[in-house]
Amino acid sequence: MTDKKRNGGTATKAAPGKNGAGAATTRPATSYGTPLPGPVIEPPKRELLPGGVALIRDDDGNVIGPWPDGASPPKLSRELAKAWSKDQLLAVHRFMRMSREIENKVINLYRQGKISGGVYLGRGNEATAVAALYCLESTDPVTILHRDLGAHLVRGWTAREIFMQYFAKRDAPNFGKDTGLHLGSLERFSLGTVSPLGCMIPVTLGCAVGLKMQGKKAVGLTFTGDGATSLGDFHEALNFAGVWKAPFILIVENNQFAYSTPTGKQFACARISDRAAGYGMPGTTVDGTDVLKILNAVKTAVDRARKGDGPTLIESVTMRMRGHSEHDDASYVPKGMADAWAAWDPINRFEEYLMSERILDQVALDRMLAELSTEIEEAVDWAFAQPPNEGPEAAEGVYA
Ligand SMILES: Cc1ncc(C[n+]2csc(CCOP(=O)(O)OP(=O)(O)O)c2C)c(N)n1
Ligand SMILES: [Mg+2]
Repeated sequence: MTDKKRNGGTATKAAPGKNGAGAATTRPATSYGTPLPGPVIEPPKRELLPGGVALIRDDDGNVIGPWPDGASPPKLSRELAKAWSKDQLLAVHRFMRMSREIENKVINLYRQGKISGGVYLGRGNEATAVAALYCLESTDPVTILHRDLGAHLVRGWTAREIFMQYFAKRDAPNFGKDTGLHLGSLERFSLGTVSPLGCMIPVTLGCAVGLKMQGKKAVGLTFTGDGATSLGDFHEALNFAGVWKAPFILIVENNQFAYSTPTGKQFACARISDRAAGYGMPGTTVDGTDVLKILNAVKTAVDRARKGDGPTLIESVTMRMRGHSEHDDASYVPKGMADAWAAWDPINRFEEYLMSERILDQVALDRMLAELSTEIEEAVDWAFAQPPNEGPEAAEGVYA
């Protein structure tokens, strides 16, 4: 038998797909000297930078993480903005700003010793957290990660509730037993989250499938970090979602680090969204510093899920502009990267766009910041004065 016949006559090169995917070469001979049948499909090439961070490209091939040194971000797209009214854009902007301003206050309070426990901030992540929730109905079930303050704000949590949580007060969302943003409320269709990473992906999916079985048109959405994509729950849930054509969206907030582990040491594929094909669903990688791109990607996924066309995997490339938590100085982040990131701050990018389009001006921005400052100061004073959880009640519901 000739080699060609043994190979089933397929020893030809396949056309490369997008992002360099799908290039095929003839399989090498095995140690037995017999070539395996079929071509070898080469995965998309991955580029690694010093420090172990992988270069990430969006669907059009643009480098979006980590952003090139010295490169300035392009203006946000007027075309994408057309899908939203001015009031909607301003509402999204206000949520992003509110998230940032609350976190600025949290940093101060933590340094003053008024907040105990870990403080995990979402600076750099606001566009993803806010835009994702903004595309949903308030009755769509969600679970929201530890850095997604902006998402909680869109779901209706108030500054008072957030600070009660940080101060571990009796009437805080978690009754003073946890100071992290593991917030949940069934009235808000926000299922809460737990510390073990990845666990809430199948839970949110199950909720979305359950509602579908009840004939409801709900869409389940949850987030995961780049690190948590290495857990079994991520893969099992996506496989299930694909098979069941579930009305489900998973947003990977790829902030390029999982604690001190850079993307290059976390996964071997070029992009996390490439995995979607393996689960029979669309996957996309978007610039998480461009709020219009995230709004567009999530809205497309929501429409698709609501129509019954199934799940979507969205990888939003964000940045963690602080350490893993406030006790971490992030000295492992390669020098210069944080400076390069600063130019791509998602809030600044959006504000520049809104101002250049005359949707926002400096006077209106200053007024809004003053209002937010008053609201936040009032919430801090009020929350700090609330009673702690003490006595036998403090141990209620604690099992370990
Ligand atoms: C199953 C599990 N393993 C380890 C941890 C400890 N841990 C908490 S956060 C974190 C890093 C998570 O990184 P990533 O998923 O990228 O999210 P990010 O913090 O960057 O938003 C780790 C390892 C955990 N909470 N759960
Ligand atoms: Mg991460």
